[in-house]
Amino acid sequence: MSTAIQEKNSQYFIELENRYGAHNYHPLPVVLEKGEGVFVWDVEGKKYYDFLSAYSAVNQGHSHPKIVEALVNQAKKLALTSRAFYNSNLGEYEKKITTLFGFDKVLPMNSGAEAVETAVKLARKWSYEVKGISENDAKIIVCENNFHGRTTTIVSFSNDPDANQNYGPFTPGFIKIPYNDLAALEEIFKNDAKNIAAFLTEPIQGEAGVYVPDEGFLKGASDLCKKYNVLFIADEVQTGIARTGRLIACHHEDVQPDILVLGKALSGGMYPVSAVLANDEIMKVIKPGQHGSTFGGNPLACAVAVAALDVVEEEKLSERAEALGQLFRSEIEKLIQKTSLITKVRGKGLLNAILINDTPDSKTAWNLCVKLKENGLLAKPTHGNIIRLAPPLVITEEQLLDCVKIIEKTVLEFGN
Ligand code: IF1
Repeated sequence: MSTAIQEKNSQYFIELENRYGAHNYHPLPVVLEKGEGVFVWDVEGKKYYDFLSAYSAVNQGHSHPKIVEALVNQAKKLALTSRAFYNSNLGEYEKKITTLFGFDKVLPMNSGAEAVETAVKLARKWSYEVKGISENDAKIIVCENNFHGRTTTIVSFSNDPDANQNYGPFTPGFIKIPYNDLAALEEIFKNDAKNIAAFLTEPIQGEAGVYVPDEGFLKGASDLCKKYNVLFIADEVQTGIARTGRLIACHHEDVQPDILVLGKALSGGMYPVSAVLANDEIMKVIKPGQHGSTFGGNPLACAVAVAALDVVEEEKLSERAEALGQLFRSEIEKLIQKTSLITKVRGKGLLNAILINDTPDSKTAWNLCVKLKENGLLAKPTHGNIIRLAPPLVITEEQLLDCVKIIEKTVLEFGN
């Protein structure tokens, strides 16, 4: 009996994922099969502007030719050796990234969460072996509404029940303070600095809804950390690599963190590459055999990351993000005057978000994203009524203004 040939349309692929994949995401109903620069195409051939950039991993644009070439050429030569042996890519990459970001050393990892975990281990080990905290007494200060990844230790210090419910028992040694609250940070330091290893924060809280702290928060936190001999750890996995209009968001306030965590766009979205950077006094507490990863610092990752960082410099992506971000926010501010649906736009560089005039548990932001999709622009709500808007940094001014038109058309059609 002949069986109908199943057309491999969007529905086909959605049903496959639903049947065979864990349901750990709720994607927008679009099935992508091609990406180039700021554009992606679905399996029906419809073209979209990508305004999520894989959560700021594709700052250099989808399948940037220079990064693809580096990946393909290296893959043909040598992909993985493990760190049991040296390889001819790692040292060159280490020199490039430490010089570019201004640190003595880098510890290469793969995912952002792995890099955050590495930073936590590094800070704790430094606090015992250099600062002199009694073993197992080290505390790390984190901010409420943080997002640093999804490992058991990282979700131990999350206050988002979706992130940590029923994943206990949790890793101890973390204290939460409100984000953007220097007084709370100083209070903790005054009371117990001798037992505090580090302060870990996102320079802008991405997942929480693109919360930009007050001007001076990063500098103030960094100064307090210096005053009380506490390490300042900046998680720039999402805000780094030119996204906010500087190479790293800390540079908006001329802050150099003690430990810098990078990921995502470090590879231009081409390969999982993350990194932890620090100076010798900190990095040297880790001795051979005390930390690592099979794929950390592999030749393929190094070749891709070198190319991705070259693109950031050659195409002046920080400057572009700064200028186009200001243009974007000023255009959305004009739209806000014409509608009651959007109450605020906020962000830095090309990491922005709009607040939808409805309750966080409403479907309004989601429904607006479905309409944006129909009009050729892909974005997704973060928490509840906040929509993150973050295109690849290679977007042109003309394309950005075209996207503003799509957002305006969709919002005004959506009704007030
Ligand atoms: C998901 C969120 C964004 C990050 C910061 C570390 C990591 C991330 C500041 C961990 C990762 C990703 C994870 C991805 C969606 C996305 C995300 F919604 F989860 F929170 F961007 F805001 N530090 N963020 O933003 O890096 O291990 O993922 O490489 O888990 O759904 P990772």
